[in-house]
Amino acid sequence: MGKFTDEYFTMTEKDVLQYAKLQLDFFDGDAELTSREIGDGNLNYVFKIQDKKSNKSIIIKQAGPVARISDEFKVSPDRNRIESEILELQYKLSGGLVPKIYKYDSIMNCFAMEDLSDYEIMRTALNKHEKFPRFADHITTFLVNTLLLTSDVATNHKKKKELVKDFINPELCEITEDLVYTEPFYDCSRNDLLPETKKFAASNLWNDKKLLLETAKLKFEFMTNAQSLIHGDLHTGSIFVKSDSTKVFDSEFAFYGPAGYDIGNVIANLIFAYENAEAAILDEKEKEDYKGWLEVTIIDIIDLFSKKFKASWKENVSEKVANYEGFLEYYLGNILKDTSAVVGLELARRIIGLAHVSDIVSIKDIEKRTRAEKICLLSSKKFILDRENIKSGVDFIQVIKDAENKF
Ligand code: SR1
Ligand code: MG
Repeated sequence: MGKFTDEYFTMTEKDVLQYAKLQLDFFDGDAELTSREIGDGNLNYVFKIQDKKSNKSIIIKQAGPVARISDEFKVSPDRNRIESEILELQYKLSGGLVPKIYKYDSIMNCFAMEDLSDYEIMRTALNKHEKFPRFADHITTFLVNTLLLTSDVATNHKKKKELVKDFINPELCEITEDLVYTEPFYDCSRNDLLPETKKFAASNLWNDKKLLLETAKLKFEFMTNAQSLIHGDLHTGSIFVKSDSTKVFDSEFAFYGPAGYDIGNVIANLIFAYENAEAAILDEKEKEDYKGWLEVTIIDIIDLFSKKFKASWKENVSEKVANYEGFLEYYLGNILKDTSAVVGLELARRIIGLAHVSDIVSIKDIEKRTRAEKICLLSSKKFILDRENIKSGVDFIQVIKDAENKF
């Protein structure tokens, strides 16, 4: 019988400090621990525990019974198991491109992981217009290894079905089905947008029956295409960076879904950074330089992904029929098509829906912010409707450039 071994409760900073002493075999017996809640996400509580003597530190992440952003979202604390298990799997598959997990606790619905305080959250760094020249290489390795190697083409089919079961994630999938695939495409009361952007969304998106039909098809693709074990929320707030290293975290939305969902999220969130730079950098030379780096990064991510995917296919694909001539091109073509659609969906939902991104909402000049929002929404339509034809890195960036030229 004990405080942390009988029954789940949501922990305070003081509880977590005690938890680290009693339940983790990490700190020395004479450690002088401090505890601080550092989470800024929408769902969970994240604590940093540090020993003042040795400077050793660890992160403890606990899932509450409702989302931090709003009590409206009742989300099972089992997401904490999903996150710790997928991080362990992704650690192996990606060669350490995620934090190391030390312990998962199924009673307290928390896990302990490597402290990455020497890294920055990528969105924060991009908002300060910092560059990460190795990011495209790192993230494409992560994407190819986690997406291809968990799919039916490269995994024993029975093992894959076991994984599908382990990672059934109905509540967090429901959040995505609602917030990404449904609410941004009508005048939903939970949406949150500027009046002028609302007018633009109403006349350009909500009234476009062709677009609505495509979003319906895509929603069903998200719900039914158990292609790969995806991260499920791979925006720049789920990535830690420093100049020579990248770590993906916050994988609680993981489940078996369309591979393009992860790639599309990365690209869309770099586009938000691109539009932040367009609006917030005043010096023209500096703006051109930073947007140039983002442009190369977006192009490289798409093209390197395709290149590494083809190479890994040759090495790892075990399914007989997947080796028939033309199948790789068909399969990769579908992933890129889904990627384009998801870029469009993510662009729309972060502008129109409940959960925004700081890249855009931090733009102080309201005219510039509205312009950035319209560029994102117009591009969103193009990425969704024209997804068959958007395949190369240059195709992706061209959509944004064309939209910028319209406003
Ligand atoms: C209720 S959660 C809102 C958003 O935050 C998460 O990071 C996901 O992106 C989700 O859609
Ligand atoms: Mg998150």
